[in-house]
Amino acid sequence: MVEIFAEGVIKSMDAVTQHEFPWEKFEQKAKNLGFLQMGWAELSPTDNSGVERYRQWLSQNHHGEMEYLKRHLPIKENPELLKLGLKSAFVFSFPYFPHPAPLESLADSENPLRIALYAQGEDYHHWLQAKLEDIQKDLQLEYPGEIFLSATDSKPVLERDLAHRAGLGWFGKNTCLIDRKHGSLFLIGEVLTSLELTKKMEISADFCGTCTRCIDICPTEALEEPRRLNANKCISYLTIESPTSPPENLRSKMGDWFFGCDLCQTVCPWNQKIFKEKLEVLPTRSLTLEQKQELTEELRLILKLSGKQLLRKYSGSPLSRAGHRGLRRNAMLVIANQKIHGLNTEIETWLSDEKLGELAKWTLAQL
Ligand code: B12
Ligand code: SF4
Ligand code: SF4
Repeated sequence: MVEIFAEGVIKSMDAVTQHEFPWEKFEQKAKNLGFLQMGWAELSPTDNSGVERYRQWLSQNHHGEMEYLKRHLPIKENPELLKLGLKSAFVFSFPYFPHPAPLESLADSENPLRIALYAQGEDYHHWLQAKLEDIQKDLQLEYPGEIFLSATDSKPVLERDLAHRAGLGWFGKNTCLIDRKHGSLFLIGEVLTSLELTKKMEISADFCGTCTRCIDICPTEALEEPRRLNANKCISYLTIESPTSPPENLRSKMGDWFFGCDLCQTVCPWNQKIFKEKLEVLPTRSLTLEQKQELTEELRLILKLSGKQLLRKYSGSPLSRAGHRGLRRNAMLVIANQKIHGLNTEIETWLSDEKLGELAKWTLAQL
């Protein structure tokens, strides 16, 4: 059988079904690269309840304006549509606290802005992808006739669902995948393959018990039920993915988060146990006079730099994903919620902006 890759490469697919995969060798390789865990999962399991839950989530419009998630539904339902002959995924977890590729300028110790932990360094779509490609290369050498394709948040697959079925953790009530030994401050990556594997993975039990700390702390009540997050209300969505300004009723609840949010994870006892007192759980930080001054100057810069300069400042980090308008939007929300005075002139320059004008007016009214 011959299959054609999306890129146009032709690959022979006289499938070699592999039953004796050298797990120890590859687990060691993954460990040497810094991965926490490695497992595997079928791409089209008989029980596809993960996709069913995803379908329901979309139908409730909990994806906000992330339209690509809707477009990906047919492939998530039926990976055969990728036409690559992919059958399984090797799934990996990689910790982001402490950050493995830190950018000093974004670290809490250096930067007065409140930035989610995963974003305080280089973009994982680059550094994690490179590590996955390293494993992909070795897999390809081991099985020259098979297909391997590495990805992290870049292919239409349900990564938490895959990781759960690969035995890497349980779905916490905050929707994050959690492992008893490693907590939840890890990213998920995979190498998709035409190999069909047989090793039985041990699915993690649910260790949330009666705890509801994540639901209780969420300032915007985005966790509407255990394991159901409405992205329209999530600070992470509102400061990273959303192309617009948040609805007025949520703005003052967003605290001082400039990019992303970690509260429902930092409050989690499974992370608290591992990282002890290092995790911050305040919805809004209280600042010394000096910290407030530093924050004011950083926010001034964000409102004053040109779009190009601003994107250059954050190039290579996840912050560039918000775009320059998104970053200015986030700056105004922080100004309003931390009651930062002395930036009125900078805010006024945005009053006539088509996208930011209304928020600029609201921000001035809060001060
Ligand atoms: C869209 C998206 C977001 C959205 C929506 C998040 C959400 N919870 O749905 C927003 C922008 C809000 C977001 C925020 C964050 N994200 Co995000 N995001 C994604 C993305 C691209 C898709 C997720 C998705 O499909 N959501 C839709 C829901 C329905 O699916 P789900 O979250 O996977 O939920 C499954 C379970 O909850 C499960 N489920 C629900 N109920 C039940 C009940 C039972 C019994 C069972 C068994 C299962 C179950 O079924 C669902 C479907 O399979 C993935 C990457 C990917 N390609 O998968 C990253 C991803 C989920 N994000 C990630 C991260 C790190 C974050 C943030 C921590 C970043 C930050 N600090 O700001 C926050 C965490 C917020 C949170 N509490 O989820 C990681 C998560 C790693 C982990 N340990 O879980 C991922 C996997 C990216 C990666 N490659 O590592 N994200
Ligand atoms: S990331 Fe923040 S806003 Fe989003 S669900 Fe968790 S606590 Fe709520
Ligand atoms: S805070 Fe509690 S309920 Fe939420 S994910 Fe952690 S253990 Fe589960």
